[in-house]
This record gives sequence, C-alpha cells and structure tokens, in this order.
Amino acid sequence: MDRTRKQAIRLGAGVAAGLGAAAIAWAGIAANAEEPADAKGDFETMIIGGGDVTDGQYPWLVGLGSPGEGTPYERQFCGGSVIAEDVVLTAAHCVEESVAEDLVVFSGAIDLESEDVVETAVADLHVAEDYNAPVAMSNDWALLKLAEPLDVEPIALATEPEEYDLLETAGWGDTGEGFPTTAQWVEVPFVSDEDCEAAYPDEVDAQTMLCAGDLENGGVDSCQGDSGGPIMTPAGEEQVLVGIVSWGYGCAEAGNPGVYGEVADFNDAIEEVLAGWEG
Ligand code: 4AZ
Repeated sequence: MDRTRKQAIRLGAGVAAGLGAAAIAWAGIAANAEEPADAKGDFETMIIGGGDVTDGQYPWLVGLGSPGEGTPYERQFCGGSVIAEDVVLTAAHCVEESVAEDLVVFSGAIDLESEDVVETAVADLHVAEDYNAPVAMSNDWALLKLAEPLDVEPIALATEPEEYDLLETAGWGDTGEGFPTTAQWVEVPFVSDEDCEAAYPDEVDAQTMLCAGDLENGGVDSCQGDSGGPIMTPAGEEQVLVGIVSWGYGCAEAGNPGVYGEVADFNDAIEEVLAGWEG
C-alpha cells in the first residue's frame, strides 16, 4: 500500500468524524467561515504540541489498521486502548463500517516501522448500539475482541464523570506536519461541559462527551488518525482512561476543543459486553 492510499484511509476516518460536526455545522459556520480548510501554514494550528511517546509510557496504546501488505505504519488508521488482555476499546466511528476480518491491532512498539510491532487479528467487534444518538457522534465507542491475548498492561476505565485539570492524549495521528511513525503525546487542559457546549452549540452531548484543549490559544490537540485512542488522567503511578478521541473542528484551533467519548458514561455498557464475551 502506498502513501496515497494510507492518506486516503486516514482521511476516511477523519471524514467519518467530521460528519457529525458537518450535520450541524450550519449553526456554527460563521465562526469558522474565514478559516482555511488546511490551516497548516498557521503556526498555532500547525503544532499539535506533542512529543514522542517513550517506551513503556502507555503500554496499552495500540494502533488499529487494515490487514494485508505494507508496514503497520502504512496500514494504521486509528488508535485504541487495551482494557483487558484480549480487548481493545476504540471509537465507533473508526470501525462502524468494518467487520472483524477488516481489522488488525498493532501493539508492543511505539514506532510503527519497528520490527517489534505485534500484529493481532480481531475476532469479534461490538459497536455501541446508541452510537450517534441523541446527537451525531454521541456514544462514540466500540470494542474489539482479539484473536490472541496481548502481552500488554491494560488501562483502567474511569467510573465517574469528573472535572479534570490536565489530561494526556496520544496517538499516531496528524501532527500538522504529517503522520509520525512514532506515537506522539501531549497534555491538554480539560474544558468544562459548559465551555464545550458554548464552543459547539447543539453539537455536544455532555453526557457522552468530554472536551479538552487550550480554548484561548489552541496549539495542543489530538487530530486525524488519533481517533479511537486514549485521553488519560494520572492516578498516582497509574493512568486512568477518561475518554476516547472522537471529533473536533480542525485540530488545535483556539475556540475549537477536541471532543472525546466519555468513558465513565459507557463503563457499565462496556462491562456488559466484556461479561458476554467471557461467558
Ligand atoms: C478526526 O478526524 C479527528 N481535534 C480527531 C480528533 C480531533 C479532530 C478530528 C480533535 O479523527
């Protein structure tokens, strides 16, 4: 698979994320009308602000890709988090059109061009039944049951919705200068439900979404290709998964925070699916 194809696939994920926003974009169009679609020339939006993930920093961080020819880097199109030895949590919009055979998971290395990447087939797939309700992109979560267990430390799920301070997000998505082979991570300020609803009138369902970003300055965010991956909060020595990269208008723009599926809201539904798979 060549670079063009990879870009097309990644854009596919982006378009899927964008659809929800587009459906209700009319109300917000004035605010964004002056923004070029590709704001890469703008320093503020060009840096999504991260650095290389280091070995062992987020062992549960995995890439989601297509099976077949080409390196993991060339086939990766979304992120995910290992939540049990053979289960990955990702975004519904990453896999809604897929069957299990269309998907593989990359774990074990932060550099997707590394020989250490472990590629694992997906045996079963569960997309949230209430995905896209009550508003577009609500309940943007899906679970992948893997064909083999991974030798990877899982991340714990948040159980209660909370107000946070700084969160961390990570993935192989667009940095503003293209797609990195080594996963990037960045700290992003938590954005309150109230501020997020004001940023995206009528598009945010605060029950199933949480927001993060530097509202005033922009410059730090997740972006296309990071979808499905984690946003986390430190809890002592551990990290807790509070959200799933989902959507936003552009990336790292002031006033347009990143929007994430709110894991605490899905926790019970996730546990139910896991119990069914164990049965
Ligand atoms: C996407 O299209 C996407 N800035 C992911 C995250 C964000 C925007 C878009 C957040 O996959």
